[in-house]
Formats: sequence, C-alpha cells, structure tokens
Amino acid sequence: MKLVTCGLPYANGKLHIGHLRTYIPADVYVRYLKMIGEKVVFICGSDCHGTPIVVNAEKEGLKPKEFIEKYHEHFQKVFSALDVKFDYFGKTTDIEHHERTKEFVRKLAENGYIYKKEIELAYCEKCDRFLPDRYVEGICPYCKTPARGDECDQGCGRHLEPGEILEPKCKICGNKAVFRKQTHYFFKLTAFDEFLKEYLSKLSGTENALNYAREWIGNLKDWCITRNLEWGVRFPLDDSLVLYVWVDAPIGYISFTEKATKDWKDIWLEGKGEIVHFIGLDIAYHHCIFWPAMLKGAGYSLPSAIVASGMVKIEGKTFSKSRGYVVWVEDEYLKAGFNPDYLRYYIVNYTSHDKDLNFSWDVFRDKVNNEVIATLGNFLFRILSFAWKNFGKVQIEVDQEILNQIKATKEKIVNAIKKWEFKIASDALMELASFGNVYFQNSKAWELLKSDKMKAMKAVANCLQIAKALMILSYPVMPRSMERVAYALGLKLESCSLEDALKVDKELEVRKPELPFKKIEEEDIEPLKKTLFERFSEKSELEVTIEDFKRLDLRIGKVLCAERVPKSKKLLKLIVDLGNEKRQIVAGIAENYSPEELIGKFVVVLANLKPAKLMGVESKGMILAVDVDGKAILLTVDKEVKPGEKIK
Ligand code: B3M
Ligand code: ZN
Repeated sequence: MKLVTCGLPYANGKLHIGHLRTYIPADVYVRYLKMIGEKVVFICGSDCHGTPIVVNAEKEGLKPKEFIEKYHEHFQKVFSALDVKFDYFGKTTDIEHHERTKEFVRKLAENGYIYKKEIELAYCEKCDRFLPDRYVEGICPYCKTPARGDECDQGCGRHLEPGEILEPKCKICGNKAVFRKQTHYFFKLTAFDEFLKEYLSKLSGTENALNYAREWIGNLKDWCITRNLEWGVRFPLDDSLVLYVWVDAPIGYISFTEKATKDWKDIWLEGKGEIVHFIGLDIAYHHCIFWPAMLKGAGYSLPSAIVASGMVKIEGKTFSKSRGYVVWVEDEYLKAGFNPDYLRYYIVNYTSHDKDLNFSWDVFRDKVNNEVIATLGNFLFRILSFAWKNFGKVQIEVDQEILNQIKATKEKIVNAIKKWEFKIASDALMELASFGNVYFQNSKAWELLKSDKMKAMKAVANCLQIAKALMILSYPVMPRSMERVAYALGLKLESCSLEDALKVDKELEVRKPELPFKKIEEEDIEPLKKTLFERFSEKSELEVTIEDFKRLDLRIGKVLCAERVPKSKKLLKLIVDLGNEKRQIVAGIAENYSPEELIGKFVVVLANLKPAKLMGVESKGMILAVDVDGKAILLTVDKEVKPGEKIK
C-alpha cells in the first residue's frame, strides 16, 4: 500500500496558485497510480496550530477556532472544485490528532530524546509576554536578512531556533524585545546525525529537496519543541506549554491516515507500505531532517520519498503575497469560470515538477488554446462528431500500428509518473493527440465515405481507439473534460485502468459530442490581467506619487569646506551652505574629487535624510551623484542659484 500526502496548508489564508503547484501534481500522481492498480491512500488536511494562525486570527478579531474553520471550509470547497480528491482531508484540531501527537511525544520522551533546558527568549515588556515564532521579527543571524522568529522567510530559508533571531521586535506593538530566561523542552536532533546521513543517502524523491537536506548533515542542532501559547497541542510532560506547530503538524500525516484507512498501522508501524510526501521546496528541511528523526525516535515507519515542487513565479516575478504577486484560486480563477482542467494541465505541463513554474495569463491562454484545444480537443471533437454524424454505431477493429502507438504512450506515461516527471507524461498525451490528428487527416475518411464506406469505418475505428486511449490516459490530468468524452463514447471512466486504453470494444455507439473545451479569448483574461497588474503597481515600491516625491526635501547647496575623513579612501567631510543653515555632510566621492576642487561648487542635497554616522563622522543629508563604474559624478546646476533653493 502507498500513502501519498501533501503538505498541510496553514488554515490562515485562501488558496493561491503557489499551493496548487504541490496539490495538483500530487492528485495527478495518485490518480495514475490508482489506474495502474496500486492501492493508494491520499491524505491532507488543515494545519491549524502555531503562531501563523494565532497572529492572523488576532488581526481579524476572531478566535483561532472560528478563524481556522473558515479556511478549512474554503480548502475543501476549492479542492473539490479543482477535482483534487483526497481520501481524507483532516484538521489538526481534531481530538484524535491531539491524542496521536501526545502519544508520539511521550514515546520520544520514553526513548530518551527529550530534555529540558533554560534558554533566553524574546520577550515584549510592553505587551508583557514571551514572543514565540511569528510574534517576533528581526534579523537572520546567518544571512542578515529581515526574518521571522522561526524562519528566515525572505533570505536563506533557514529554520531559526527560539532566541536565535537578532534585533528582535514585537510584531504586535513594534517595540524592541528583550531576552528573558525560561525553561523549554528540546528534541535531541543531534543524536540522529549518523542515522540521517545514512537515511538521506537512500531516500528517493526529487533532487532539489534531497540535495538541500544533505547539506545539513553534521550541522544539526537540538530543536526546541515547546512554546508559550494557549493554542496548540498541550505538551504532555508539562501542560503549561504547547508543542511547536512543526511537531504536531507532520504527525497529522499519521492521524489523518488513521481516519482514512483501517490499515494505517501497516503503513506507519509495520513498515508494510510506502510513504510519499509531496511538499513545497520551502519546507524540505522539516520533511527531510526533523520529521524522519522524529519518526525514528518514536519508532514509526519512515518516508520513502520526498517530492518537492519548485517555486512559483507570477508573470515572471517571484511569488509574494505581500507584494501582490499572487493569483487567488477561488476569486481569480474559478469565479472567472475557467475549466479546472486547464489549470491542472498548465501546472503539470509548464515545466518539470522540481523547476520554477511561471504563471502568466498570456502563457496560460496560449498553452490552453494551442495544446489542450487545438491539439487534444480538436482531435477528440473532430473524430467524435464525424463518427456520430456518419455512423452512430461503429464496428471496432484496430490496426496493430495504432495499438503499438497507444502502448508506447501508455508506457511512457507510467515510467514518467513513477519518477514524478509530470511534464513528460502530459507531453506524451499531446503527442498521441497529434498522431491522431495526422492519422485522421491522412485517412481522408470523408472522401472514403463516398467511395468505400467500409474502409471509412475502419479509419474511424482506429481513430476512436485513439480517442478512447486519450480519454483514459488523460483522465488523471483532466478528469472533468474526459468525463464528457466518455459520455460521447458511451463508456464509463469510473474504475477504468490505464490498461483499458488498449482494450478493443466490439462496437462503440457514439453520441452527439459536446465540445469539452472552450477556447480562451483575450477578453476572458483581460480583467484578470488588469487585476493583477493593478495590484502590482499598488504595492510596488518602485512607483511613487507626486505626494511621495514632495516628501523629499531636495535643495541646492554650496560647498563651503571639504576635507578627507581620516583612514577612509572614499569619504569626504563637507560643510554645505543651505541658505539658512550650514550642514555637515559626508559623501563617498573622494576617489573622483579632491577637497580643493569642491569648494564653491553647487550641489544637490537631500536635506531630510535621516542623520547617520559614517566612519564615526556625523552626516546630515546626502549629496546626489551619478555612479559611473563605482565613481561618483556630482549633480549640479546649470546657472547660479541661491543656496537653499528648493527643488520642485
Ligand atoms: N503548514 C507550512 C506551509 O503551509 C506548513 C506545512 C505543514 S506540513 C506538515 O508552508
Ligand atoms: Zn537567513
């Protein structure tokens, strides 16, 4: 038996295309496996705990319980609208999940992998509370990028331990946090170094995740697993604390399997199954390092593959909700009335699973119109209409050449799917459809109708077999449209296996086909493009209004004195006349200007820049210059003006 899981979405926001990059291929994978006769259980669920939930619930003025309910329902609705069909979709607030998590953590403790230690934690004196994870923001100690308490989300992507973040600030009130001591519990991750090294050398999955994880071996740190929060799974050894969300969330894979199948023990305890985790690359560390160590420590079965999807770009820009580079699935795709199969096809076919996927409305339109419609849809509609109009009932006899072609396609797909090569599998579908188009065209069946009706029927029979094969082989990618094709062919897709693509029926009775695909017109995507680009420019830091510009106090200054800043090659200290005051400004122009030549020069000064110290020398303002290959060339005026004159 195989268990396939998808990373659990935090129940704190709506689904966007970034999410689907993992869920759609996983669904396609499971559908194919089921169609080659494998026993598969496919589970997922809402991740309901942790500060991602509490912080956002607080913002919306809701209790975490009501807050997560809203998104949990949204997830179920959208997944079903996209035909992403989990065998079970749970939530981590379920009592059974809490029980399983506590049992798991007790096992870790019994096996000697949990210890307590006093540590220093970020604390906000104004809010009078400890600041776990997303309650605190600061600077990543590794790459110095702004980061959240538990992850460097904008920089190096590292997991950060409590107390590690530099310059912590309270996310709620913005105050500088202090450090206070408190006792917390740790998981001995370091005890698993050797085990993980061995395990990761054999683990299968996509290279992007495995390579990332392997780099961590030898650099592991013990892992703080408790938090000061009300919301979460109580820590069984001290119920004043809750477990860190990354402890309980993956245990959801187990507790949801328990709900999905009575054979869950075979998978999780007896080692009689295979466990395949589909995740986004950003959570590879948790799934390749923390999770296998936890499972090993508590005596559960280990994952056999970690399949990580590459990142998503929107119109060529790195995906970012805060910057508006996002496409919301419900409001911006489903409500626009697009066939869910188009998005399913786009996501599996745009590129390999582990590469970056760019979502662009123009590319979407072109891929759908040229591939799904002009190649696949065209073949299906053309042959089905022709058969219905001219024959109705068709005696089926199929040439070996056609069956060979179908067999080769089927094998290509099965091999590709086993390696998570969804692009190769979906390309094979289009290749078979192209083959069908060429075959039908060359058969000139419409001419044969007049001269040799039997021969025409034979050509149609071959084409109908290709159509049937396409229907079956495309079903995992485009289930909804293929149901329509099945209707026209008078066949049932339910419980069909891929092998059936080669099965020849004695006779097929073709019904009037309805076009399963509607072409995408410019006017269909126009409003969506507009929404997206308006959101970009609204949020873009690159565009400023005239109001923004007016906030800059730009003035003309006249240099009165200039001297080198000691020990600096680049810096000069200037005294600049700004009309009603004389300002000290430090400028990095010493490599291009001598102090003497500056005296009496007119320069452009940004007068309301926040004062700063450069090499210990105070600077109040900035001199504007052009940077040419690292050398500064000053901006000046064309005619003499009064010092202090404002630039408008
Ligand atoms: N909820 C993180 C995320 O949504 C987290 C995944 C849990 S998988 C066990 O990216
Ligand atoms: Zn970092």
